[in-house]
Amino acid sequence: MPEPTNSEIAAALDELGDLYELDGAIIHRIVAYRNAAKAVREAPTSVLALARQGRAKELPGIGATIQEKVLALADEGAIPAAVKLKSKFPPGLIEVTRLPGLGPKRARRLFDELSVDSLDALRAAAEAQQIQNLKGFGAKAEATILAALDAAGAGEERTRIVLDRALEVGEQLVAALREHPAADRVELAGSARRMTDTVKDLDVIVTASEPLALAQAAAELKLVESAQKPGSAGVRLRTHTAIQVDVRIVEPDQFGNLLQHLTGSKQHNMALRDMAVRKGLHVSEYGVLDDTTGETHRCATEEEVYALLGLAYIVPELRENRGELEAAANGTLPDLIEAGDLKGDLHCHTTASDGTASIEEMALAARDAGYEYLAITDHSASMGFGSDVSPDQLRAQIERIRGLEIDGIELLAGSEVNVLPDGSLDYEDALLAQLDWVIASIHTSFRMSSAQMTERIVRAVEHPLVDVLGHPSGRKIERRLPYEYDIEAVIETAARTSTMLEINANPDRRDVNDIQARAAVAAGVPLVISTDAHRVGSFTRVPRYGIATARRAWLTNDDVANTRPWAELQVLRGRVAKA
Ligand code: DGT
Ligand code: CA
Ligand code: CA
Ligand code: ZN
Repeated sequence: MPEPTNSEIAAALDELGDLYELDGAIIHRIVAYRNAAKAVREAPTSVLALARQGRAKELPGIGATIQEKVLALADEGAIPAAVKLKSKFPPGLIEVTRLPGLGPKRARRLFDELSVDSLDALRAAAEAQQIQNLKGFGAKAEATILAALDAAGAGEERTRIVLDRALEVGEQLVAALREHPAADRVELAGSARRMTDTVKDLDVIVTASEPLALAQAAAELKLVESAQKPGSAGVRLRTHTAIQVDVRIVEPDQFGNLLQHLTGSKQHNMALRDMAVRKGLHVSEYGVLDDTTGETHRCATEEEVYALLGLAYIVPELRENRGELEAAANGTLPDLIEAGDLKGDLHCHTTASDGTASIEEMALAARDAGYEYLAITDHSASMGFGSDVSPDQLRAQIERIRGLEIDGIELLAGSEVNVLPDGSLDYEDALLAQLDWVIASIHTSFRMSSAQMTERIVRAVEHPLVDVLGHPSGRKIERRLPYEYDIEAVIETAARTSTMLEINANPDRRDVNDIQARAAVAAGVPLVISTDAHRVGSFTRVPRYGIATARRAWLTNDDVANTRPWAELQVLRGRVAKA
């Protein structure tokens, strides 16, 4: 067997966790393997190479036992514990555990109670309507299983990579290539440069004094798991984090053409090409051809490409064919918000709920990241984290925050209040009225009809003490779809009640998304870009993703409430007007 890659090791550890769960092992053991799998999947360098040096233990969640299992996987082709467990169950049952929405625990119950030992047996049981009568399953679960079986049969869609994971590797790769003596210009292109929510792969454009030497060096970087044959035009790589990277090497005088072409989007390029044709020009990755003279203009910069077409430079985040070409022609491109324009953060958690740091630690971290004010917004009473903030605890927390003096940052007392299924909030109004800042968020009961969910959200937005609706759609990118609701009705209500909408900057959320944020601003609703920080590192790592969503939504500083000092921001909120 060839040496296992990080993805293969992670899959083996995940499988071992599943097998232990099928076997009814204690939860700690199961979680340990899942955590280890995650650490391996995210490791930037070869975990097997680390294990061979006895250093895989340095990764979070990996100890001597798991390191041994990694070595066994490489040397014996399998983890002995997994082989032993597998022999206890029918092979088809493992596949059943992997069906989206099932998992080992439910698969085990289907096996014990209905003798489901394969995907075929599962389909037969579902079609015979045997599953809906099982306790804890029901008719909806049965329909979900059938849908999942159909989707799996239709050839599962490959998941895309969430932007922060891709950029972490992509930016390291770009930095490493820039250090190479043969490298001149090195830039990310493609969807990562446009800062989309997810990417399929990374595209890197390079100019080099010795192209072949640079391609070879790229193939040998520590981040690289495998590479196709390097050539003077570039090389295709796969990183240890299982991301494909296309490195393209180009002549300096065509750098602008290729960078523009490979930054995309495809829709932007197609519209650009149409616009050019009307001017007698032909745009390609090699240059801009003038049909009348037959001359091809090669462009060292993207600015030249756009200028040849009579356009102002368009930043990558706007290149989605959403009106940017017309605006660039008319000189009406927006003056977009930029990194560093946020003056305060209005959503963070501490150890009072599910955060990992104290109020003081969060405040200092926010200050050091350049913020002037910070609202502490722990989860409200009914969140169900076990350490949620009861009304009395919130009263005490408000007192503490009012009593704290921290140099260089103003602290605000807030809460992320749960919106209950009927749209009411889980603190009394008298308590909410004592807070400087109230976020209303949905964290439970996602499965409602669109009409019910809309009514629930609208009621929360209409509440006179709510300042902002937190992560309005509830999506987790690539993991959980947004719940169904009518965003237009929510925007209309927010406009009417002077309530703001959050752009939750967490790269797994980016919620509201770019299109919704643009619609909100068009309706006169201010946005708030928030970190939703649960740890101190978030204040430096997370804001860029919220800024990126805002830029993709064409937002200027005026559209984003927390670009203002706290005193000015308050004028924007509807509390006074609404109450
Ligand atoms: P993704 O799917 O996250 O990798 O998204 P992109 O935009 O990075 O797409 P990718 O890597 O397939 O291609 C990079 C760029 O190359 C794309 O943004 C625009 C350009 N491109 C690719 N295919 C076409 C095409 O068929 N027509 C045009 N005009 N441009 C294309
Ligand atoms: Ca790409
Ligand atoms: Ca590509
Ligand atoms: Zn939340």
